[in-house]
Amino acid sequence: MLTSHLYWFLYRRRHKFLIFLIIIFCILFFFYGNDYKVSSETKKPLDKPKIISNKRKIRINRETYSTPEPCQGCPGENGQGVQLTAEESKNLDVVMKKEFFNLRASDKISLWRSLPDTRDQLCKSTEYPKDLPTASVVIVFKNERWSPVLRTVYSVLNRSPKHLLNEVILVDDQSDIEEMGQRLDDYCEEHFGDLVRILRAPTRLGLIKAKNYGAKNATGDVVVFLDAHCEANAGWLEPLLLRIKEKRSAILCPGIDMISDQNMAYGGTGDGSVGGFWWSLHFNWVPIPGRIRNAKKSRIDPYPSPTMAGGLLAAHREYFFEIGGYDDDMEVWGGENLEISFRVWMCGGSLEFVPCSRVGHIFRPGHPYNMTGEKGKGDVHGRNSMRLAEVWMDDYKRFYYMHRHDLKGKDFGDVESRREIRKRLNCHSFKWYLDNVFPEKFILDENVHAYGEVRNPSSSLCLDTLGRDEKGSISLSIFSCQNGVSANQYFSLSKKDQLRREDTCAVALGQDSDTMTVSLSPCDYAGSNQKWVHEKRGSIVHYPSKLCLDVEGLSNNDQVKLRKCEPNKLSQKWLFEHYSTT
Ligand code: LR7
Ligand code: MN
Repeated sequence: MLTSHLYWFLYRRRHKFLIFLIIIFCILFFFYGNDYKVSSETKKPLDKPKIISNKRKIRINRETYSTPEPCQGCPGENGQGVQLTAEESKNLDVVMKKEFFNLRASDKISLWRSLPDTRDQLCKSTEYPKDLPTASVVIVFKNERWSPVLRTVYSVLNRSPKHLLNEVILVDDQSDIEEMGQRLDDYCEEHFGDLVRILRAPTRLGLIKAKNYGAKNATGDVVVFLDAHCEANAGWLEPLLLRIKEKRSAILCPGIDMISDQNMAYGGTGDGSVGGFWWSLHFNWVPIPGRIRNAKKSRIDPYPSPTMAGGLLAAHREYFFEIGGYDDDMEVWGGENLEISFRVWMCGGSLEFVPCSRVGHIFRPGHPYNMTGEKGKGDVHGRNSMRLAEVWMDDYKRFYYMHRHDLKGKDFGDVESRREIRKRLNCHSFKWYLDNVFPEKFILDENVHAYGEVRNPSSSLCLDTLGRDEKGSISLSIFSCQNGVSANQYFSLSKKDQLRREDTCAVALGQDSDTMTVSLSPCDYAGSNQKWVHEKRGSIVHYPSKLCLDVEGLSNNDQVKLRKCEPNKLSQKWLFEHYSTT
């Protein structure tokens, strides 16, 4: 009875009802039908206010694009960090463990956000010529998430002069994230047209081969690589292109700003450093050497750096391949940054930092993808570094194997084609690189009185770092001697009379005039406190205090002591593994 009435009612007013349905549909579509309607993290629809990017549909195409207005009052604008509500912070640790950055904070920020301009004032007033080489930006990604990837893309498109940007190439290295498949294709097609191209890797390439793959498909004069969680800042592209126009063989890195993994705050970092390396073939930052600082004509000039971090760089595309691109037999992650650094310097080019170009990067404490390669298994960095040491480092590879005794004699694949590059380009030796490009680098067994294990023969205890992270200050300790196989027990007594490691020098600590402890601190900062005197099989005397290194009463893992010198005391006798004759 009731249903037949209802049917009759609807039948008579079917037109009005249809219009009513259409209106409801339009309203729903307006609120939920936009691009960014689901959280990339949960795949569940989110309450509308949480996704700011919903409201903003930015279409960019080659002819018409211009920088959109910032999203007024939206989270994260002007590079601010994002505060999550208690509700949004629930189980955040699960997200952090998986992604290694705060995806929820990122998802709250507009895909296009304003940033503080972190350039030097001088950069802002520099005029760049119109006719610069064109660029292709190559961004490789494996299991990266929607909002940081698209924010990278938008930042590039909106902050690059359109006549200089040929394209953005996204190389998907077989990501397992659903939203980065068809949905990304559709989104890019709709919003960017042919400005953004997506290449799907046929197999898992690893970032090194993926970068080669992207660059081979690029059409610009210059290839610019970025990680998939960056934000290019104001005027970032022109200074890179200008320098390549001046010098085709310069490989250039922008200044790298920090995007916080905790709350996505964007912060400038200044230009106090250049790239260095540890002999274990990991990258590090070192203070700009005085010779480089003094050679700068202006504080915004590009300046040389011995190495680069790896992810963010611009190179003339043809030149990049002339000097060998990246090593296509390196797997997944690691080593390629030092390899290209040594190579470009040794083969006649240069590596330079460009202070006027600023790009932010999210520094993550881990990787959202597996680090296992087919050949390097769980140690891809180890195998990749072996390849670079074998091709580029000549005898100095001994220091790498000192850190990695376990790799001696292990298979590192075929490096013939890489060695041929070195021959074809008639490249310099690694010694030339150390002497000319990085004379500050301490060479553990050159210009030293003695080096190697430092043993107290009566106890068979040796000086040891205990494997502590040597970036800051650590205590100088002792441990049973490992007969020269532990890099933690390798010390040098330099011709400057420093008792030292690669970057740190032994200094005495404490007020007591009879006993002091010893720590390893950055070299040169403490002046004469770093001076030590030693004779073979004799004492090691801390020169300013006239106290002697002593192991009396100490055992494994203790910090070594300085005590009053006693000429015949066995616990004060020391023997280095090697003494130099020169
Ligand atoms: O198998 C993979 N396939 C990929 O496509 C593994 C990674 N990738 C992608 C990944 O999604 C990302 O977009 O490659 C890019 C770099 O990987 P990250 O971001 O996990 O690397 P990272 O930032 O920890 O590593 C730095 O060192 C690497 C060594 O191989 C690369 O050179 C990275 O590009 C490099 N990143 C930077 O230098 C950014 C600035 C850091 C500073 C200072
Ligand atoms: Mn990265």
